[in-house]
Amino acid sequence: MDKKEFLNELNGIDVRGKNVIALYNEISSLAMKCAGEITPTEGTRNAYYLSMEFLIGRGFFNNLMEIGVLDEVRKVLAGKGVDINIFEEIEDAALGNGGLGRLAVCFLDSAAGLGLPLHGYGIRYKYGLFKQAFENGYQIELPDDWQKFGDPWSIRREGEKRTVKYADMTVTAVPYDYPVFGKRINRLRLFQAEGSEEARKISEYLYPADDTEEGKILRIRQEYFFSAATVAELIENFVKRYGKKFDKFPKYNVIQLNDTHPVMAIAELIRILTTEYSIAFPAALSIARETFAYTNHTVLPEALETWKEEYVRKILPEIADIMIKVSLCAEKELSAYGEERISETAIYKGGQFYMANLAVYVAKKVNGVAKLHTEILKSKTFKAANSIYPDKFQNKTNGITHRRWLELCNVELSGLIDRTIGESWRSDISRLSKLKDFTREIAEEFIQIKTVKKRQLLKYIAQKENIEIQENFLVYSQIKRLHEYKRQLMTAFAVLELYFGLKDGSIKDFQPSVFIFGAKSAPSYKRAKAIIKFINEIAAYINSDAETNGLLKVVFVCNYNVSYAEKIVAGSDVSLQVSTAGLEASGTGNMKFMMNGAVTCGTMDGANIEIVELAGRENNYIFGATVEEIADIKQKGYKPAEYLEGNNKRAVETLIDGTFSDGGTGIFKELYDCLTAYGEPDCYFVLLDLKNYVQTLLEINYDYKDKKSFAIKQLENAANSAYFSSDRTIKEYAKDIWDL
Ligand code: 26V
Repeated sequence: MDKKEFLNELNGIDVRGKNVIALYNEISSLAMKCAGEITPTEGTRNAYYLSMEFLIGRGFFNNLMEIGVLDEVRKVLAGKGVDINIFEEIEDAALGNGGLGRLAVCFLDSAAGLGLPLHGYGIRYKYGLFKQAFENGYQIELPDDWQKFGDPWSIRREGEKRTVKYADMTVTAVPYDYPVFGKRINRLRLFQAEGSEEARKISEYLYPADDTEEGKILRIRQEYFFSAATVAELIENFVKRYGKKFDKFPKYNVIQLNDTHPVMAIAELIRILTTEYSIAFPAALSIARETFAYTNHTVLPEALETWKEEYVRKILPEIADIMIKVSLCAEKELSAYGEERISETAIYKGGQFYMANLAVYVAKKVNGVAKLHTEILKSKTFKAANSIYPDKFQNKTNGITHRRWLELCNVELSGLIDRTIGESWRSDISRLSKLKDFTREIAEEFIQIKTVKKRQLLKYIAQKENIEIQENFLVYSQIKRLHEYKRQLMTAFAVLELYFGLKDGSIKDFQPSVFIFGAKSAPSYKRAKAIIKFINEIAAYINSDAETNGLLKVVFVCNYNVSYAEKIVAGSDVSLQVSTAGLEASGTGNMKFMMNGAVTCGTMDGANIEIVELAGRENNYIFGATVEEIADIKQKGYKPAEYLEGNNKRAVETLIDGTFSDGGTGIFKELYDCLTAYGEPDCYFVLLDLKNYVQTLLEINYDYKDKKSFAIKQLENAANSAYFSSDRTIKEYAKDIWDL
């Protein structure tokens, strides 16, 4: 069906007596008819993006935009008396936790937009990332039944189901295909586990709790489930098209491993080739080494996956054997490099599998997601491997799709860009750079637009959170997963210091400001949950002070998700990116804010470094210890208590002085202890950077008085953001890794 036929049928829809859900399903299903054939193309090379997470967000508006009918649908519906915004009620598809899952979807969007054959493979979880509620300021988790209104954007492929075998059970993997619209239509294929009750559990939850043996085994089952279903399909298709000349397999297939979660695909490919096609092990391993590429997304040691052999063997004995065999091959190959390097690169050691080491050994290319991150991978995390295979390692700085994160979420700014430099930037984002010549000229108009976006955001917050904020407020936002290394706690202290300064008169001439937080904590992450409670306490305390009410407010938005992010990035002035240097692999929220014209207040970490390199340090606000400085302080011995003084001390001590209540749980005291302890000093260096942080926030606040020059800084960021479109990133993957 083409656009014209679609619009014809749309005109014929009878809206009378239909509720939002019925209309949503009807219009979406109609648009799905535009999808046509969505299989990988024969005769050419295809890339496959294997990911445990795809954080899709809301499909409705985005898909209609990509098909090129969003405006027409808006008009047709309006003609029938229906406001298109009613579909904001439709749930996000949140099949991911954060950056890693959202990046996967941005990549699919860019590849389709550029006409490159990249297909996503993952799991169709029944319940996505939990819905967050606050109960007395504490996070509680509710199941995310995202399909309850239907799932009109997918097609169940009954005829293409296959079985995935474990030692103790057999599971049916049923594919659901989600078209990814763009210049070409690619597909995201998500497998649903069916069969026995036990089988269905495999695709029930995203990240089931894995603090027990049972939980860990379920996680291994999930990883193998979609990896095995994908590999079986690729091999079957290859044999159908090209016969059994498997040395040609890597010519037609390249598999990108999104972190280590799909790494068992390597062992599965070798298993099928050796057992079902009688290929010798060394040849099968060589084929794998030509087929896979691996992206690392974190250097945090606790997030680098290791699996006990015992667990893997229990449900996947052949996979365990193959991983051990690969480990032996690696050891043999590296035998000349000495004990230390062999141990550091070991795939199997001490009864455990080191999944990242397996990925690094087998992958043809390994990449980090920002310049600094890749440097850290090469010099620390995978130092030994890098010394052996220096050509394997590459950097691919992340990006975000400018279609969702600018064209869709900021129609107003997009319009201003069109009026200033023409529309060609939409199809060739590099042209956005032309905006650099006009930042001064369009500053006033930009201020108007920022106010409109702020008004929309603040209205939404008023409805959702019941907190009123005036549109003259300067908006500082920190939205991301809750983790100690991201240092939301440092922002909390900084806000308290500003508050104390306003109260005691030491801060004068302050531009009214609001701090917006949005974050979910992993359900079992006690400290992260304590931080949420602490910030909610601070918000309630500050917001109820009539004396400071016109000057300072704090909001922790509830159930932060992709759709909320779309509003926050467009309506904010300042993007808070304050991770401990060296720990945020890239960050992608930082890019979304930048593209929408916000300044970054951040540390020299992840992609922040590249952001200020491009948009100018003078247009952003950098503070805090660098990677080198942190290493130096660590070496000398960090003594956090030395940094406690004045309002700084007062802010931190609210954790223990009774200002706020943690309901007798002791979680605030625990936070205090781990920040200030001497024995094992806080490895996120919150107190080290706090003073500088507060000064920087004040500097921003001061600069904001000159509205026009501040707007120019913001515009400089937007105008220099083309590099951070995932179109650029995907072109680099296609050229340097996938050879598409
Ligand atoms: C996972 C876990 C799980 C165990 C508890 C601690 C912990 C900490 C971090 C993670 C993150 C896993 C990978 C991830 O999501 N990385 C993010 O990937 C983004 C896309 O490349 C990147 O922008 C973010 O900086 C990075 O944190």
